[in-house]
Parts: sequence; structure tokens; C-alpha cells
Amino acid sequence: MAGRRAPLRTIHSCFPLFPHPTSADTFMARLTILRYPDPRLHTVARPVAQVDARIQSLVDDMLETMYSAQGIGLAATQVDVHERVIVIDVSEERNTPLVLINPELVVVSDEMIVGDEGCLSVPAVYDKVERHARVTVRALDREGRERALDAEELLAVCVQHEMDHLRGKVFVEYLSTLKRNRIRSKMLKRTKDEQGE
Ligand code: K1U
Ligand code: ZN
Repeated sequence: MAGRRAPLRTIHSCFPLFPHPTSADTFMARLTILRYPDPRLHTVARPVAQVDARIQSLVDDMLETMYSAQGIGLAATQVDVHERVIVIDVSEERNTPLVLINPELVVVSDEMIVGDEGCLSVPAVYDKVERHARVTVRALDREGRERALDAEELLAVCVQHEMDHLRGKVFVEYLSTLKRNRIRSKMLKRTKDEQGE
């Protein structure tokens, strides 16, 4: 079937996605998460050229980092790697990891929702952001296979938040200048206090 592509498997948000290696299978490292207003958070990520052992190891380290920080998502930008890689797990049980490599939004709903967001790069700050209620994303998985993901509710919000990171955008940039400046000062003070401890 030269020239014809196999149909994409659609990932729905309610069933386990990609096997997640346990620490018995592979060594996973906890990475340092950049903190706002670090200018490296505004770097635009480049596409992954090949899903190889280096990228799989990055994915595993990002999952380890996300789980240990009790986040529901993490973009490679946040760990100072500027390639288009995202990990997400919005399951209650924390056992449904999602890996999105070179993600592209292919469909977004007209309906918008407003919800509270947080960010591991802006700890202890939560505020309301407007997002598309539903999105469809195409991406490669940890094995380099093309997938499509239909997402709604928290998963849709998280996908949009993480994809913003890949284009160098942090959620506080949706807030007013006044709020953003307050957050910037708070973060700088906290980092300074921690370094003085
Ligand atoms: O990208 C990140 O920094 C991770 C971020 C993802 C996210 C949370 C909430 C809405 C959109 C995207 C977090 O995991 S923040 C911490 C967290 O677990 C959380 C915060 C608020 C609501 C739900 C979860
Ligand atoms: Zn974030």
C-alpha cells in the first residue's frame, strides 16, 4: 500500500495508554524544574528529530519528575530541554501516563471553559485561565508511533497548558500585568530566601 498511511489509533482519556517502565526496568532521574521568571521558560522548543533511547530516557525522567512533584503534567521546557516532549497523568490513581512527542493541535472546540490552573514552575500560585473545552492532538508516543488524542475537561486544559510551555508561554502570561508582576516579585523573593537558608 505504497503512499497510504495506516489509520491513526485514537487515544481516549479513560484507558491506560503507554506502559511505564518501573525503576526495576530502568534508572530514572528526578530533574530540576525551572522556576518562573527564569528566562529559559520562554524558549521555543524544536521538534524531536527521532524518538530514540535519548528521548525515551528523557520521557522516563520527566515522568519521574512529574510524579515526585505531584504534578499532572510536565513539558520538557520546564526541565531546560528545548524539544517538543510532554508527559501528563490526570488519573486519580496516578497510573495512566501519557507521552506526547511533537504534539500538534488538530481540532479545538469553539466552546471555552475557565478553570483554575497551577504550574510546577510557579509553585503555590493558582489562577483562572480560559481554554478550549475539547481538543484533538496528534503526537508520537514513547515508541515513536503516531497517535491521536481526544481530550476534554482537565486533560484538555492540561494539554493546552503543556503545549504553551513548548512555545515558551507560562500560564501567568494570561493574567493581568499587575498580577504577573506580583507573582514575579513573590517568586524572586522566595528563590532569594531559599538561597539564603
Ligand atoms: O505544567 C505544569 O507545570 C504542571 C501543572 C499542570 C496543570 C495543572 C492545572 C491545570 C493545568 C495544568 C501542574 O501539575 S500544577 C500542580 C497540580 O497538580 C494541579 C494544580 C491545579 C489543579 C490540578 C492539579
Ligand atoms: Zn506549567
